[in-house]
Amino acid sequence: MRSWPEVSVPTVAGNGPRLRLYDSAADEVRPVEVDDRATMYVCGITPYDATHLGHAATYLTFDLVQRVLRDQGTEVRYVQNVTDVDDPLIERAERDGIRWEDLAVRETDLFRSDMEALRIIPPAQYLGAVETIDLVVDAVSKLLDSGAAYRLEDGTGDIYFDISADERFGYVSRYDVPTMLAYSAERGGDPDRTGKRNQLDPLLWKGKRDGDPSWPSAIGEGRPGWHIECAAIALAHLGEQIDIQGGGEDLRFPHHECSAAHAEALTGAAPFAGHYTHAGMVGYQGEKMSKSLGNLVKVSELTAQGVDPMAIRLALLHGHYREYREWTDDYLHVSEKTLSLWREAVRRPIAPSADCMLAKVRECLSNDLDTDGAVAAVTEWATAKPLHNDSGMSVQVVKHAVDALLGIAL
Ligand code: 5CA
Ligand code: ZN
Repeated sequence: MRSWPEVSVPTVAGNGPRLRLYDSAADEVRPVEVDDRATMYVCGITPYDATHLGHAATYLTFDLVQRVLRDQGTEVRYVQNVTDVDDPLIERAERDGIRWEDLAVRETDLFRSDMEALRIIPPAQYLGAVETIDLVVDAVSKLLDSGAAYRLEDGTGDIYFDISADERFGYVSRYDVPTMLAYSAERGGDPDRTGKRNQLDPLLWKGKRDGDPSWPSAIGEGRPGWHIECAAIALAHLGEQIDIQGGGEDLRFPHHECSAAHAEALTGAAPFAGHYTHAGMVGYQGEKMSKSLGNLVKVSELTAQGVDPMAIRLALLHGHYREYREWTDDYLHVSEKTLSLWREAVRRPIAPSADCMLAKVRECLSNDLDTDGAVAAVTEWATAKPLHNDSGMSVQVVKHAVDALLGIAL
């Protein structure tokens, strides 16, 4: 599947400090142990409704991760999927009387243009579930052969993963069993289905049902389960072990736990990811912004109203990425003012030195993405007395640093 256009990232003199990032498996902020190369897999959208600010905040988080890694001299190989066949997408298409394929194409197109407007660095490979069916079939076949997967004996053709095949199961989320059971029921799992070996066993392959999309295959006609899609894509395109597995907090369990378990059962290499990092939820009107609740603020609606995408980006940098953040229009108004302040400051004929600002922005971002600290450092520069006579140089450094590290074009 086509990705969105490349974003130019200027080079800034010197190198930033090594990135330290929260890892849910270690439950601590720790260095990302990479040198000149890193691999990152960030879970993509299920394209049944336009990009809302929650999605945008999550992709922005991993865009910053990539920018900090690049600034420390690390080249990032980045892959993302699109869950372009799944229950919520099929249900929405049915409700709206359109083909699920058309809905997926329409919403993925909108997502791409939103990402482009927000200057999010695109993945090198952007892959839809429907174009990676073969990878999933191959992975499920291997899991069946090794005994890590089993077929339900109810004639449905459904195949499940046996979580006991990965002795580490539970290490990604660190949740206890009651919490895992509750999240499984809430987030697409089926803990109460009869015939499973363990209530937490996730679906790998859904046998053909009437009216449902399906593909003929060596493991029977059907369609992929959710977690195996991401495991199969990441293994095929990034290798047996990756440096960063990213997504929103609601993917911590069951999705990333199960994807890691699938990958580890397939390869024997553990841990699947060096860091499991999750962005907190963005809320609106008191609840998590979600397609199913309908309490959405969409990126495309804001830009259609004439809002500068850079102001949206700056507003989404407000607060810490791991926290629950409640969106209000005030953030946007404050960000519009901040952006004007920064833009005026880089047009000043005399400007203060940029050295201190650059060091502070680097220091803050490499410390588990302290965006508030980084934004404050730029504002401090923009409001400082312009004493320096080397203004052309410092303005250029600020523009490049704000562009390269925060992704904001001034
Ligand atoms: N296709 C799967 C991942 S393989 C999926 O979760 N799709 S999604 O469209 O539901 O979500 C896409 C990404 O946006 C996920 O990382 C999810 O955690 C994140 N996300 C969804 N809602 C919010 C929100 N309100 N705040 C922050 N991130 C969110
Ligand atoms: Zn995923």
